[in-house]
Amino acid sequence: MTLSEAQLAQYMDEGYLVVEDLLNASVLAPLISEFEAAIDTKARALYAAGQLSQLHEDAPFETRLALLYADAEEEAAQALWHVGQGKHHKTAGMFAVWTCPALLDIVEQVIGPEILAHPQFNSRAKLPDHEQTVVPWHQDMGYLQPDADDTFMVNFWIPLVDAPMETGAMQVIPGSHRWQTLPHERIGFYDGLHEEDMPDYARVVDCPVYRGGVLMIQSRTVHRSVVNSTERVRWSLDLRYCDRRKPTGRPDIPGFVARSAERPDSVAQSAQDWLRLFPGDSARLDPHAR
Ligand SMILES: O=C(O)CCC(=O)C(=O)O
Repeated sequence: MTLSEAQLAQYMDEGYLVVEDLLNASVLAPLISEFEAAIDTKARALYAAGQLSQLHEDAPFETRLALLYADAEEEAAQALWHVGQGKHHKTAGMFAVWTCPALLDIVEQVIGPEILAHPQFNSRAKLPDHEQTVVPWHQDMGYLQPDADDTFMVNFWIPLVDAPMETGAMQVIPGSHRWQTLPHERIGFYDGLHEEDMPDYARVVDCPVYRGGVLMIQSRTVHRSVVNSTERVRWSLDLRYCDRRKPTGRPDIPGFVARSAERPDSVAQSAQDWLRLFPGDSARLDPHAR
């Protein structure tokens, strides 16, 4: 599927677009199973070490991590949360989402067929009422080196569960993709923008997204996520793509080539090819990690 003319026009003119029902359940299922298995393994290890009193084995993906987290002491709780949160999950399931034709066809429609899976990506396990996962207003470009300012990026926010607003979904400022890259400052756990440092804006748009849907933004679109006031975990990914020949703003961290008409031999065929780009654990060394 590619975007209709109206969808493409909204994405280019307003800097964001919600596309519903883009990803089949079969695209997300292997990744969800990997997270379920990883949470289970960590929970069992903590239980065996006497750091958890219950395994909550029967709880579904949407709630199990929240139940375990609520039962655990600080150190064990952080260890559990980190299983789902961050940029370490470089697996077959993650690779399958990154490279699914549904996403790549849209990226090709916007930037052409030379596509890099950008090094800046995250999985997020947004826990109930969890300050650490409430992300302030920011532009993704604010987290990148300025050499990427002219690189067009197609950024996808992809929930792995239904994400109505009350789960801590995203808000965007339409038209803010035309603003320059604004100076970002530390705000709580993240780099972000203070309201008073932002140009005037007319409106904020709530972007609830349901499993199978995606939110697309651009690298200067100002966005934030709100608090999760449910009992569920708002699992999501944020993945970005750009032209493989352009600067990524992350010179020290490799992305992998996801599609290329000019250099088909350079396309990563599996998660193993992706992992081969990280002989050390450069994700941990990333000074901009968030
Ligand atoms: O998922 C979130 O809560 C925030 C995501 C975000 O800020 C991003 O994708 O850049």
